Amino acid sequence: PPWPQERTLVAVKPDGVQRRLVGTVIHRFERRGFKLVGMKMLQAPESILAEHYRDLQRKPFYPALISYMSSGPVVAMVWEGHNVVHISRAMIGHTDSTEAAPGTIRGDFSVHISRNVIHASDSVDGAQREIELWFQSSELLNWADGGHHSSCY
Ligand code: DGI
Repeated sequence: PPWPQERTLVAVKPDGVQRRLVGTVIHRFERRGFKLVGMKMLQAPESILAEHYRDLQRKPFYPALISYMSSGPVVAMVWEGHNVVHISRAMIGHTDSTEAAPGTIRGDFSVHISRNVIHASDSVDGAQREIELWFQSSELLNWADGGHHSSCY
């Protein structure tokens, strides 16, 4: 497309994986028109989680957050598209599930802030930092639509 592209880090958290919501999340991002350029399932190491949530280290819920994020595998993805950082945040909904609007991922699938199913970067700078933290550059693919997507017709 002629308009500028952007990338963001999205992760289905352990509760989302356990509740079989990976496909739903991918479906929503594909439907919106974003392009998947990297994806892996992993048991997140504490080193990545500590860096990922470094700004929250002094919060009272931090130990519980790290233990939750370590409680099972996560599915980390990099999505590309126009304004993908901002739009992803709108798609996942408010951090606190109580405030998350119906139609958002958290608003449809979560009732509590401590089990809120999904992560998405909250700024363009944050997205770049998080993508570099979770992925090697060789794990990100620059693939062409090759005419098999409606936006190319
Ligand atoms: O970017 P977000 O995930 O929407 O929100 P964030 O970066 O402020 O916080 C990261 C995660 O930490 C959030 O998804 C859930 C957890 N968290 C944030 N605030 C609270 C919290 N967990 C509990 N239990 N209580 C909180 O106040």
